[in-house]
Amino acid sequence: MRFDVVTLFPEIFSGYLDQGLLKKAIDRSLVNIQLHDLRAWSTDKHQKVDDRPFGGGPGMVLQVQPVIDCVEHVQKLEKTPSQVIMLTPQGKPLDQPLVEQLADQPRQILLCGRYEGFDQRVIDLLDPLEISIGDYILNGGEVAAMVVIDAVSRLVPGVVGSAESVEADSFTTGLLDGPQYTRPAEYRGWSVPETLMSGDHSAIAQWRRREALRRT
Ligand code: 6GU
Repeated sequence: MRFDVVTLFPEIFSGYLDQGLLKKAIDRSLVNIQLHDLRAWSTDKHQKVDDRPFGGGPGMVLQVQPVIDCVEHVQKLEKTPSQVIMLTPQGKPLDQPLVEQLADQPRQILLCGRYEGFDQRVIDLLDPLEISIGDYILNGGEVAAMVVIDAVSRLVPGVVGSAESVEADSFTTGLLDGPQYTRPAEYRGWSVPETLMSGDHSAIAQWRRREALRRT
């Protein structure tokens, strides 16, 4: 699975990608993430990539030229056909079925917006799939892009240790996970439910299913 991320802040991603399951997935070449600094595509002597909106109004708009030049360059880096995704609060809400759809494709180009958004002609020319991660406004699409990468990568075979944990995922089974406990068996008078300590596998399965149903 390949992700090309177009952003004004590539450094935002490094800490996150350098840890945990994603780092392992990258080290094992299961996931390939390439960061592209949009500012490198500015033709302005001050490396500007935004300008004031025509018609007036607050904030700045990302200009069409640097974005299109960058995306066209990125598309040519690989033969694998890519889907262009734009992270924006106006987008389609991200949910597990959409994550599964994205995981079916070999390559995604993720465009992270900042400021008041992209010049509309970026959308007209690239016809991206616009995705939002929820009903609130973020300062930019970078955190949303990380959410997409994280959720989609989990579905790449081999990224998560056991296929079981992906299949048992709350959203995949349609049930939320029940409560989990680990040692110690008692803490400040709070004990682990007897059934979980009983060693009776069918009773444990029954208990877990009942708890999952209750939570859902
Ligand atoms: Cl994808 N971008 C921004 N800027 N805000 C958001 C969002 C994305 N999803 C929810 N809020």
